[in-house]
Amino acid sequence: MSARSKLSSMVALGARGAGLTRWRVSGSVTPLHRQGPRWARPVTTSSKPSGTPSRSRLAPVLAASACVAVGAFYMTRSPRMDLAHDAAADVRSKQLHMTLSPASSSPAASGEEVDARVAYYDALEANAADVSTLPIEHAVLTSAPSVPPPITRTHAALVKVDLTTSPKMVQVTNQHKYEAWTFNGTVPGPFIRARAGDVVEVRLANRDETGNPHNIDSHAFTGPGGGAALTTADEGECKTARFRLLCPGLYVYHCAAAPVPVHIANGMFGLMYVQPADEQSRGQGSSAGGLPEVDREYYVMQSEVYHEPPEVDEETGRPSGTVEFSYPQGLREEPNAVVFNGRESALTRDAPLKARTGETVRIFFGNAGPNLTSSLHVIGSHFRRVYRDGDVLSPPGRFVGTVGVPPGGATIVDLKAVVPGTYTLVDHAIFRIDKGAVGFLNVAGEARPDVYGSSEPPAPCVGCKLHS
Ligand SMILES: [Cu+2]
Repeated sequence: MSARSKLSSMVALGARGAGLTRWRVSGSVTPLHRQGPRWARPVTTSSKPSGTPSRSRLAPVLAASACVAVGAFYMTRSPRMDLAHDAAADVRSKQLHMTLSPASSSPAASGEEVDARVAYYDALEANAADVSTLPIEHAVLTSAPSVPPPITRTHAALVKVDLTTSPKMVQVTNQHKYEAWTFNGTVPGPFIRARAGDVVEVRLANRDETGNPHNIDSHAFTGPGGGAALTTADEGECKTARFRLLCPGLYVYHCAAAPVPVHIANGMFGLMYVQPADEQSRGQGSSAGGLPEVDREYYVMQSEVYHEPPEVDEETGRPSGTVEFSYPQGLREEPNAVVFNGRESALTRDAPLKARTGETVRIFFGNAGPNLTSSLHVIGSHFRRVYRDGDVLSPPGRFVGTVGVPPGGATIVDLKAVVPGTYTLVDHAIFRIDKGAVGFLNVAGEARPDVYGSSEPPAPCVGCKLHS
């Protein structure tokens, strides 16, 4: 069955997809033993199974919230995380020196300064160099949670971006596989980094053998449809188009082939960061990418998964381990899963974010939706700078706890790793942790009892996936 006919049948059968898939909780949780100072070790907690009834009827529900098996797995990790395999991040760390001096901590201090910077971009539209005179380079594309290195050149370029569309089966939740539709084989698609004034040449090759057309609508592009109509490629086709980047900032891109919600819900989205290029942004430092320098940069996107209940094998009575997209679930805005970086375990088991105490961490965060607004929060930390809505010209917000990011929106947040341990990224619409919206930032380093301490050791709940 082709994807199109499959979609039609799914729409027709949609009413049966009404129920939420509950996370299954199984097994008991191993008591936790930690390295490091005594105060930092959790007490040995009850080994009572997570679903054991206790004082109230709510207990099993609360236990299910707190005690999924994946949480237990991560809680057994030492806060002194092994960063040996994080070579790329270490290289970046050496390249980017932490700077929190007042002179570099705010790229713009007043409305007048912002207006002056905006004038540069207004002029850019009229004064941009002829594309035929631009040097050509190929964009460095990275998969989440990695970010391409900052662009250090001080001139415009013709930046070539090669995108290939194809389906890929992914373990979208701990229970279910799902056939995602992808840019370059990943969800989210590659992080694209360029600079205001650049011309991006997108070459989109559609290798999706299910017959679906695909394209790219980048919120960074200026023109009708954000590039969709110029890049729509049928199966086997390749389309090339050029887009001059007139506006700095962090932007979501996505496929906008019909039906658009389906292409986004199936995984066709990513982030594009257009570094500012005005004189003030250059003053931030040659390796900072137009913003204050940090030690590490990461790429995180939130998205929702809508699927039908798994089909049940008539002979064995067992439900399938693979689920299919549900249009009705999407229409009702009732996702079965809400995930970071395309699948439930992406930022926990597979690729948690890492840092050392004393380092600064920047997260380029996007919300693909398609429906829900994210309330991004990192438990136990603060956003020392927030470039709300991906706006890199206005002064950033300071010491923010939670930031709202709408579907199709993006934000840049800077943290400082002060106390070692595991920090949890969540959508603070907090029931969504039970739909998968959990990620980890593991901070290694020396304890800071002067900042965070007690005469008693910490006592997180058994299997808790939020606190450590
Ligand atoms: Cu598409």
